[in-house]
Amino acid sequence: MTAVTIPGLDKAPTNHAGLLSWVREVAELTCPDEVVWADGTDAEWTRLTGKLVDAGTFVPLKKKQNSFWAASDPTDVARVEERTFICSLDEADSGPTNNWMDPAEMKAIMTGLYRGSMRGRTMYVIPFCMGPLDADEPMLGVEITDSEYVVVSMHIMTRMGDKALAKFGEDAKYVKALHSIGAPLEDGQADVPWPCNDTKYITQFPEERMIWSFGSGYGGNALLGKKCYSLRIASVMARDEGWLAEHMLILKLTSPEAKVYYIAAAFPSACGKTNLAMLEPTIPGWKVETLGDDIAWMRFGEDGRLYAVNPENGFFGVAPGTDYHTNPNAMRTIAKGNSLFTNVALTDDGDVWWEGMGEPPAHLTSWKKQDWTPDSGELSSHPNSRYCTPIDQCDIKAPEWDDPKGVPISAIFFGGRRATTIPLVTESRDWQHGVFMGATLSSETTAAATGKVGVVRRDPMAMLPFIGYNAGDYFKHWIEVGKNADATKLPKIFYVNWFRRGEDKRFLWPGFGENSRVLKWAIERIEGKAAAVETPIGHVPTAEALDLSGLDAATADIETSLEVDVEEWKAEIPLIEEWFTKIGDKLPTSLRDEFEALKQRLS
Ligand code: SAT
Ligand code: MN
Repeated sequence: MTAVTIPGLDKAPTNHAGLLSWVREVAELTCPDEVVWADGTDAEWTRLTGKLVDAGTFVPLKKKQNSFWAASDPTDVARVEERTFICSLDEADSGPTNNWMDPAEMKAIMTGLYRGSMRGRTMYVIPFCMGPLDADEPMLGVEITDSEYVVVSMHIMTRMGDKALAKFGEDAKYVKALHSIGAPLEDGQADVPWPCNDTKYITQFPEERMIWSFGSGYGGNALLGKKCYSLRIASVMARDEGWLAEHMLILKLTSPEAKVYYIAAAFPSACGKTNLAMLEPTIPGWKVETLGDDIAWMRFGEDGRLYAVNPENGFFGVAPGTDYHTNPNAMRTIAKGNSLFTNVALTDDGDVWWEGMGEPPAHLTSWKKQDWTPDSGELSSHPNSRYCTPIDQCDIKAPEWDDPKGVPISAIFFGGRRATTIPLVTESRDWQHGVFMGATLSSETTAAATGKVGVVRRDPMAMLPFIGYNAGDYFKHWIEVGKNADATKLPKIFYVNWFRRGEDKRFLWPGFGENSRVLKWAIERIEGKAAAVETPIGHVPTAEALDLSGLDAATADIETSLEVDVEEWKAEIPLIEEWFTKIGDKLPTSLRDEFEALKQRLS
């Protein structure tokens, strides 16, 4: 058989035999015009952003240096959960919360889709590393993609290019991540600004540590280092190796006495993780610094404590609602430039705008690329529009954010968006009870995924769309992590809800910077200093136990936000029952025990 010649295929900057043969195999299948190895240099950024401007995908922003505006195809705007598959060898390892298909069957379908899918385009090979490059065992991956938008986004979101490739020893293990937008160009066919395909698949092959994505160019569907690798595949690695890969922000909290605490917090997509990660405390003397806003990998250190690392290198934050009041640190970070904005509105003077920024300008170009005025009667920006910006230029990044050792976690917060039932904050009785809280976490759906917004669904550990294996086994893993650890060194687990509403539907808790008051209470609980009431659902503060000094909110509202309403909780019981029934046989008995104990305490 004669090898096909594709320009660039022989220009590989590595001798890694496995990688070379995989790249050749993919190129021969997808038939690109050319193969380019991404090097991660500024020159590459300039070349590719220029190419994207020429293609009409990017508009350079006059008001933000080295930054670009993009509008996606209106059908390609969020993660596609119903098209996301965990193709484990055994269906039982995928479990009740994931879509499953036999891996051989899926490979046959997707191989058909990939055949010739890069025709007329460039195939980029992106070596990347999730987490610090100088880790003992750097967590490597290679994404093959036919999207320049993906390459430049990976420049921000990951450590990539030559510096990652340098970590590929002869038998280095890495995650294979194949991505095609699925929009081949025939000779002479004109391109569109956001090529994609109506048929979409986001597939994980957990045993092979492999990802195949087809048809979408947006967010977590296409930036495969993010949810696909760092959560779905990494959660399987973590199960096998005794650690945790979680959908959590990491923040550093310093008290007025200069004591340092690290907190990890899990919330579903678009529930304010980035805002909490960059919070500006309203209580004097407290300081927050950021280590990550979306994903935490937590491993036990030699001292028996749980240490967290953020695998990412950038923030991919929800734009609408972000402004100098809600998240000044995010605004300052993007103001420095070097950022990408997708599906927000473009101002006439070459800046970005979105809902939540205050008074709208008289005229904008909407994310649909239409003229927009305040009277248009529709949103200028898609609710899941995003900014993509480097962590390194965030003023309040903790200096240790890139430390391969990670940071020791004192508290884990689980949170959801619930109008009723769930108090502002509840401390779990112990680790197992905390796992029960996480396993039964619920939230109203948001725009981060396609589908109906505002429906309450169970979202265990905020990981529902991201658990790479059976959810029952995932709960068992969480329980075992606690059993194998020194209980005195484990983080304490809290359940928060910033989104509880009063009878007239207004929010009871002001949120944002005021959430520092809840962080302070949690830390004081850890220090054994703050009071709490033992309730059927866990330890809840009274309004007096929270530091409310200088808070401009009605005490009655705060009290209502803290209420444990037994009737509301009794209504929650059948919902938890339904959820546990769905989990089925693999539900750990310890969680069933926790549930029975909760019912007892409520009766
Ligand atoms: O599109 S992403 O999955 O990267 C963002 C999110 O849903 O949190
Ligand atoms: Mn997320």
